Amino acid sequence: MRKSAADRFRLLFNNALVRYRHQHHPPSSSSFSRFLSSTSMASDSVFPVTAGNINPKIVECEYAVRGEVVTLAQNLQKELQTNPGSHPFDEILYCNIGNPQSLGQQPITFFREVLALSDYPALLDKSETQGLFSSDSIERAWQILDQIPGRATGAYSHSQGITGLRETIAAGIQERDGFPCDPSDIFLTDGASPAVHLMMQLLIRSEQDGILCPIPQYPLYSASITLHGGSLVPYYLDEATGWGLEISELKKQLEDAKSKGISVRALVVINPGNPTGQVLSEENQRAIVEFCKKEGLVLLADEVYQQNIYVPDKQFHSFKKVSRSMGYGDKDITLVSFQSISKGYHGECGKRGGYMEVTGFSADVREQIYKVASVNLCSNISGQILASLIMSPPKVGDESYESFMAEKENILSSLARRAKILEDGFNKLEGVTCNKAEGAMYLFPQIRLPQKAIKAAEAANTAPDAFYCKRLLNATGVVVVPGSGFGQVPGTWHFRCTILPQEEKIPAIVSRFTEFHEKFMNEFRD
Ligand code: DCS
Repeated sequence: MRKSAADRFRLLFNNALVRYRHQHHPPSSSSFSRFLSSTSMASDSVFPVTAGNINPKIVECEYAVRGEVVTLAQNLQKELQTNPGSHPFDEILYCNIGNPQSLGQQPITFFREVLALSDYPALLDKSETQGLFSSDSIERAWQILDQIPGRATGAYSHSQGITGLRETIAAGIQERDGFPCDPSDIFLTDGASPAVHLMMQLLIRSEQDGILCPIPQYPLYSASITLHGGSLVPYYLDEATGWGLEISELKKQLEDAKSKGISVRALVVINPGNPTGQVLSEENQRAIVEFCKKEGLVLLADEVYQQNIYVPDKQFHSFKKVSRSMGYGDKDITLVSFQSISKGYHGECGKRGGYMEVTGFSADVREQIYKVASVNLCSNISGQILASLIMSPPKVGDESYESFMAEKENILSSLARRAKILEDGFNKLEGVTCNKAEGAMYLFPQIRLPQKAIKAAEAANTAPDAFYCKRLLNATGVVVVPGSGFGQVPGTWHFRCTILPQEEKIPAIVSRFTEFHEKFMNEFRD
């Protein structure tokens, strides 16, 4: 809903306050007023552009994964560097973001070999290359270079991405699902994030347009809906049933939104879930497809964690496969599936690659999507190459097949072990319950905070879960994200912890957490 000028000012003021707290220890009212007048909050700012006159949607949008707690952690890290021993820990353990290679995960050899060779084709003519690179990497690099017009990896490509790479991706999707995939349905993007923005931009005309979004959700969704000026229509996942997605809840929230004059355009489903880690059953997915078909909603299927499944009784099914197996084609359901090279066992976050598979739109809307994609010219070519590789990894009989499988299995089995140790550790803490991470890269435990802690948080002008996370950071160096950044049932408190720190560091995280939690509960016991 539109915010009044007073609300906007309050928001700006609070943001300035948060920034001030990061920069000033100890706080004082005189330094705060000096700080305020030095910021663009001031109406007499020397800058023509102030936080008060920029697009208010930018001021309103929030992204907790790199929010306040992380900024505090970065400050602590600087302090540890300049003044070792200044805190009760000697390193910051970042459990806030799904960024595996930043924590030491090694890239998959085959992917990087192909990337190196296709990025620097001169290597292919050198005799040493034969001994250094596997034969299938060399073969794949040739194949990719032959698909790129003029073999020019430094040239803009087709706005949807290189045709040959889209053909490889479509073949991979077809193999995964057992149903056809048309390469012209693939739009290669710089990660899944720009694809999500593009869809929000396409669907949202005004704040009267709503997008059904899970709560808890990955804040890209709330942020992009805010930025594009729409309304987030929340549907709550049921924590008691392992973050179950109930159709009755979808119906209830849809009706509620309609009664407020909101025209709901799309349903976002994140499967496996972030931050919740649940993997949907095929039966549940069928009911979701049926719901979207009946209500005429675009199904925005975030499937970036499709390779991250840790429990033997759960399997990933794409919504494309589920809808096609129900006999529904292009004319029955409008479906967009997002995939990314950042996640899975490869975790190539910094290479920025991904795609969306777009089905069930009319030709004229497709043209508009193409036009918007072409305004950005194209996504980066390394990301495009990697997107083709993750959808078409080495096969039985290829020289790298065995080493590739070993690298992949090592990463996935270690992630499963890390998830279990952290889950068990959290469940042992007083007042904490933690659902299993069936998939994705996170745990999202609920903490029942004592009233006294909630009061102390209020006094500090902080959400209780953020209060807990900041205390945890200051005592242990462990960085987790408050549940309020993802949304949660009002009155409940959570935090999100990734399962990504290297395996040997996990026991230390559990013990630091346990020690902190006991002290915290003792301090604030009612
Ligand atoms: N969708 C989901 C569900 C995600 O978790 C992420 C990233 C994205 C899309 C976008 O990723 P890319 O743009 O890199 O493809 N996950 C964020 C997170 O929760 N931690 O790290 C990043």
